[in-house]
Amino acid sequence: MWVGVQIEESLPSTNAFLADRATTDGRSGLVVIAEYQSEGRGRLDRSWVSPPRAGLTLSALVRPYDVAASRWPWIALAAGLAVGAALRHTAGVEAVLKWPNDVLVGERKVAGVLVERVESGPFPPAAVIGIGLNVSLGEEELPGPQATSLAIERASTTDRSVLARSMLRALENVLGDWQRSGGDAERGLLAAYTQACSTIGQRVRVTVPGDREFEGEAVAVDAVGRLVVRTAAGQRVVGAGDVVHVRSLT
Ligand code: BT5
Repeated sequence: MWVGVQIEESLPSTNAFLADRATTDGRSGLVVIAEYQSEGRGRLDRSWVSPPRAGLTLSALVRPYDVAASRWPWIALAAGLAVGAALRHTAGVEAVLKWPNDVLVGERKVAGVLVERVESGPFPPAAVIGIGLNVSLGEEELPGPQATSLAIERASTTDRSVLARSMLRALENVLGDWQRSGGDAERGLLAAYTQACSTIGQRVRVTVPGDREFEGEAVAVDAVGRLVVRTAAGQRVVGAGDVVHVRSLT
């Protein structure tokens, strides 16, 4: 699936780099890793910050042209699932997912995922999958107490090459299966995601676009990757938004 891994000393953003590259190189499977990002991007115009060489900031470009665009939101959830699996297998860290795709240890964020769809000129549309993973950052290097790193969590490895290979292998497995199923998450991905997602079963506060907020119990993820929340006023389905785990109900 991957056609080569390019390593750069410094980039504004690995996602921006591949989004740009997508218009001149029609291949699927490009991967870039930056030792440092000066303008790392999060979702909704937020940023991802990490000191040089202390984390893994990686983007991978795929062109799943045989999967309907309506199913592409699953790419982001699949990527979170792959990162969590790689951390469990390779670093021995019990990582779970906060919907949609934050990777947590306990309640602290160790990795974030940003997937962007790119209309790439003469070529089929692409999805750029960006992953930021905190590897060797100490407490004082983290952006806040809600974040953590593999070193803090006493991972069995903090070797970034080993971790990068493991994440790419996991991504290839999860995305490959999803693509072979025609993007139908109900043929495996939804069940695997549900199992790894610690949001389900929790009391959550959800902020949806427009800064509106509500609370309820997260009960499921549906076939198109949306979070289903039971509230006092009935069931709500969230396609895009931010979730805070208020407290575990179990
Ligand atoms: C994300 O956004 O978590 C997606 C982050 C994706 C970063 C990768 S790095 C490679 C690729 N190239 C890019 O330019 N981006 C991708 P979001 O859910 O919006 O979370 C952003 C929020 O996480 C920020 O507002 C901070 O509160 C927090 N944050 C920033 N840096 C962090 C870090 N190193 N560890 C934990 N939390 C962080």
